[in-house]
Amino acid sequence: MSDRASQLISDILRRIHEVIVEHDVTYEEYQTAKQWFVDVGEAGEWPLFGDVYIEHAVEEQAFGDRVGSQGTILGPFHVPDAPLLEASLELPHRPGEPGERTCVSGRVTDDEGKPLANANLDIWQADAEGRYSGFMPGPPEGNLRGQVRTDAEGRYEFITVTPGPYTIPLDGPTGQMTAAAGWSPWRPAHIHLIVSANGYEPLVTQLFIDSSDHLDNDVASAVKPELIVHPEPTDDGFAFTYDFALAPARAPAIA
Ligand code: MBD
Ligand code: FE
Repeated sequence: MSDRASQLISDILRRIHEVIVEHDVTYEEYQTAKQWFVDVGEAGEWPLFGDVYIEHAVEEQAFGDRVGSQGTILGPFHVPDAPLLEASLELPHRPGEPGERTCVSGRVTDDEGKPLANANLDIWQADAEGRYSGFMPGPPEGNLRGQVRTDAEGRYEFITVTPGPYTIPLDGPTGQMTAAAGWSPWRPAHIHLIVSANGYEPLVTQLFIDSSDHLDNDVASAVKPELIVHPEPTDDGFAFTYDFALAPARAPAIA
């Protein structure tokens, strides 16, 4: 076993043991906790639990010092290889997709403002009812997932609908733990993006809709003020702009 693994595992266990001593944890509580671990596995909720309650600390630790735009957590609902959007630049959606039609546009630059041509934006979001395609009943596979590239001036644009807030499943073990702790199970409405370009550190981020509830009480602790956007009404819906500045790649890019 590596020194690193040995140190991390020892420290995690020591801190659990400390909680048991500090709070005089009983056998009954230990058995309840053990059953809860089993339930999380059986419900397939470890990715959800990890990304809701742990990932934000990893993201802050890994990227707290990044230059350019802020990132935030990836979460459990990314699906790779979403289609590159056609000329209409609309994320795939159902006929009559509920929610306000929303145009998102802006530029991708380096951290000094130099436009990045052919940068990729991988976009995914919940529908107006807070459901992610491929993970929840309702939206068909691939709904509201797509990719766009920047033009020669680093500009991008795509059209979507404003997502609704998301609640973690209330009847699953993660939701039950959340209720037992007396916390809100909600995430504010958000659009996920991974912005990437050759030679730059990929930016895993989310844009939060300013009119959404739960902005100051995200169950996943992933809101940053720099990531809140302000859609404005237009002739046929809403629009907002957001510019992304990418940090240089941390490790040399693999050719
Ligand atoms: C989400 O929609 C999400 O983005 C994260 C990070 C965790 C749970 C649900
Ligand atoms: Fe999400």
